[in-house]
Amino acid sequence: MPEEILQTHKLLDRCERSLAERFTVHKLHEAADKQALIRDISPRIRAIAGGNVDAALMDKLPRLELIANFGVGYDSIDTKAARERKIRVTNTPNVLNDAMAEITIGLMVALARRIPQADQFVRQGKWLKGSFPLLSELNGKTVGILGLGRIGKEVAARAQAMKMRVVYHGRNRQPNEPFIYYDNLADMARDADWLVLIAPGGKSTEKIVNRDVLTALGPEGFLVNVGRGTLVDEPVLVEMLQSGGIAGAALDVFEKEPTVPEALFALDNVVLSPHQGSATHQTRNKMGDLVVANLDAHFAGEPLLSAVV
Ligand code: NAP
Ligand code: 8YV
Repeated sequence: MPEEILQTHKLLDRCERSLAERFTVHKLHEAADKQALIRDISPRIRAIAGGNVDAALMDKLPRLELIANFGVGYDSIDTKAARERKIRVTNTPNVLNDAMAEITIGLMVALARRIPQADQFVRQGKWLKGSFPLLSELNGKTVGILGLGRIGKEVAARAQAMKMRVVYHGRNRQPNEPFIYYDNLADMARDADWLVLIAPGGKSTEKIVNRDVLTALGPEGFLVNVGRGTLVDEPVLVEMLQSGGIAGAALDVFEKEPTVPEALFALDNVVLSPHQGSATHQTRNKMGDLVVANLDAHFAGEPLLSAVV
């Protein structure tokens, strides 16, 4: 008999097919009565594919051994509760670094040169009546990266290719990296023309980009958030974008996705993106493959490929 697993949200078709070839998959997100499904299958579930797993769900699955998250960020999983219950957790690191770095640079260029707005300018016939305004470039500017991790380093490499100066902030200095380290985020923001956020979400980074940091970034500074919406004090960000407290923002992530503060829709100094940093066929397939490979390894009694707990 195949093992039975619980899937907590929609996954790629290819990933779902791979799971179905190996396991009996119960789809929580499709269940009309979620509690009834959990009650029915709980004695047999040893693994979850997907995120959004809190302590309460873990407690309903007494045989749960593994949560294989689809995504490198695992802030939707209560890892403390998992550790306490000796449940392993895996994520999907590295396979998305390039896609993420590409969209980060793409958003920076889009914001600096107002590419979405320029597209509208042409489509709406405004070009016939006058020129698009002069804007700014990336080269020669300083980018401060919050989170010089796997993705942050790929962003740094591409920013250097754009002839930018790179500085970074994290909890730790990385002595092997050639970039200037700031142990204080506001100090880094003060030195930066561009502040790029690519740190994890969760309690330890909640609203780390607050009014002080945005004030330090200043009226000439641009914010790019590709990490998590929770990193930023979103109402303060909206206020500062409206008032000119910062020059602009490109946002792939938001506090309460898919809901985006409506005030942003009216702003010309903003580029919005629907949490699509890793959303390419090539990358999402690799992420799905890694989810499946971790499940395979677990049930074969082999070491997990990318465990975080
Ligand atoms: P990573 O390799 O673990 O890097 C995370 C970086 O954040 C590290 O350099 C770490 O440095 C820093 N950091 C962690 N906690 C911090 C704190 N409390 N204060 C300051 N810095 C902190 O992770 P990654 O693979 O690059 O991924 C980073 C994040 O990107 C993910 O967790 C996810 O939230 C986000 N992401 C978003 C998308 C998207 O679609 N938009 C896609 C993929 C990933 P220190 O340890 O020195 O603090
Ligand atoms: C999402 C991400 O996981 O990896 C992450 O942390 O934020 C993304 O890759 C992806 O959008 C799936 O929901």
